[in-house]
Amino acid sequence: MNPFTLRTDTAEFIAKEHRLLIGDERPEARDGERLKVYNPATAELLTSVACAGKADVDQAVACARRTFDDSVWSRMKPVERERLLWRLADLVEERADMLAELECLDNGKSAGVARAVDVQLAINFLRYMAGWATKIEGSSVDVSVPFMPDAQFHGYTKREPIGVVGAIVAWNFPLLLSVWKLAPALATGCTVVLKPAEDTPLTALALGELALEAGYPPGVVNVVTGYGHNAGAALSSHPDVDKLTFTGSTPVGKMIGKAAMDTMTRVTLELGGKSPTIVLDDADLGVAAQGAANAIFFNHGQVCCAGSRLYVQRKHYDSLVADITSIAEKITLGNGLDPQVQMGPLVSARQQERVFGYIEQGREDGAIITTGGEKAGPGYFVKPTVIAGVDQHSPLVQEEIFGPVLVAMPFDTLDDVVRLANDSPYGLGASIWSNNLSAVHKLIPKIKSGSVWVNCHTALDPALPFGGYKQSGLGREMGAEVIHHYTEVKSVLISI
Ligand code: TXE
Repeated sequence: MNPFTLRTDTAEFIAKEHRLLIGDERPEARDGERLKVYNPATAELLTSVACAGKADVDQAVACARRTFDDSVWSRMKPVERERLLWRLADLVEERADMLAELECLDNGKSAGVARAVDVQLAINFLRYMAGWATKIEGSSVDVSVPFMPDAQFHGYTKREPIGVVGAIVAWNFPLLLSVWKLAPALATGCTVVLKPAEDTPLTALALGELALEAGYPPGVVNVVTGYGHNAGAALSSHPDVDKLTFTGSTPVGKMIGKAAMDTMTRVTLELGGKSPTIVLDDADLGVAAQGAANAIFFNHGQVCCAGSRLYVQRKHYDSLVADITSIAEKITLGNGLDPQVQMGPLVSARQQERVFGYIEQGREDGAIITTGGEKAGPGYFVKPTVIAGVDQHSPLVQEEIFGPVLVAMPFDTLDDVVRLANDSPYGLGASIWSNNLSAVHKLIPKIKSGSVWVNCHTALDPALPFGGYKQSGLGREMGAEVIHHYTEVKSVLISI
């Protein structure tokens, strides 16, 4: 039983028959399969959605292709695409509380945090990309061709929408990740087949409906709910998809990347991470302790750039670990619908087991668990956990745990911490906590990661590109960079 009263619009949405969204139709999966959706805070069945297979994905891609080629969408003026994105942003804002509650029920995160972070960042990014719709430019190029010495040329480049985009997203920020893919596609004039994660399909379906309500021509946004090995694999190997954009695990990202190369399908991959939080001697220790705790415990550690490895300069190592431990002990765990709750459950029983497996491994290896290290029920909870006494080579330090588990290690010199921070297959984010400008500036260029934060962590803005070095991915989301990933450049040379 859910002891919290849901908003009427949330309850009405949950009660719907959730089917696929293809064009303006809402078909069941061809084979009638359904996918069960659970509330991670209670482990109870929430609802079910259509479970797409290959035939459904084929239908959705065909619809996206027809719509891309159709004159209504392809001839739509940039200013009109801008207006539609603003309209979609306004609708997301109007339904923000409902979307936040849905995210809470589906993913487990606090509804308050979902409203303040997930939904707000989605709105901001839709508006940011709306501005780009009218600013997609090529350049004019002075050209000389050696074997045509007397000719004059007009040379220029133009950017064209890449075509049909297959977007596959993870469950940690279901709405926001969907918007990260959808907004640049819509700004540039692409069409989309969106496949949300099987654990969290609801806000993607809501977003698809809002796109229709905003006035997008049917078929510009299609949503297929289903499993990764089935619907996801069918979408990522579909010959008529021009670009794949994926957020998820590094192993699946590698599979998608390899398959994409068979057909030279364009691909953007936003994958795992094991981001270091680096605290120097001179840091404001109170700020750093709270910052390091937020860096790992925000979204229950289910953040690709979570600050999951803590490196503290030796002088303050013991006291900082003690401070973070005491912050962790004060975090209230519970149902994310409760406004007092700071941390909800993990997304699924599978994720709870996976995270707990790492904690058990640490325990067996003799690591010191300063706090947490336990599951809690009836949902999929793992208590905020801090682990000290681990070796840099331990799987707990090298592998992405993707839960509220911090591993802490001391270091001595700046050179040491550069070596330790970069000793990872990943390179998504890093934060440096210090007031020593020259030390900070020495570290920034040496850290191999797509983002470096100073005295903050996981601070995102639509105008700043986000993505990974090394095995954390390929390409960037957000910022001006993203336009390049959703357009092809065409060189035009006119002999005059
Ligand atoms: O991810 P998957 P999982 C990491 C994190 C987590 C681990 C496992 O460490 O513990 O991955 O999570 C779709 N073809 N991250 O198993 O499987 C799937 O349906 C095409 C980090 O849930 O990668 C979902 O939509 N698609 C990450 C999406 O991929 C496939 C966020 C992600 O699921 C597919 C999530 C296939 N063969 C997990 N198999 C981050 N970067 O933040 C699955 N999918």
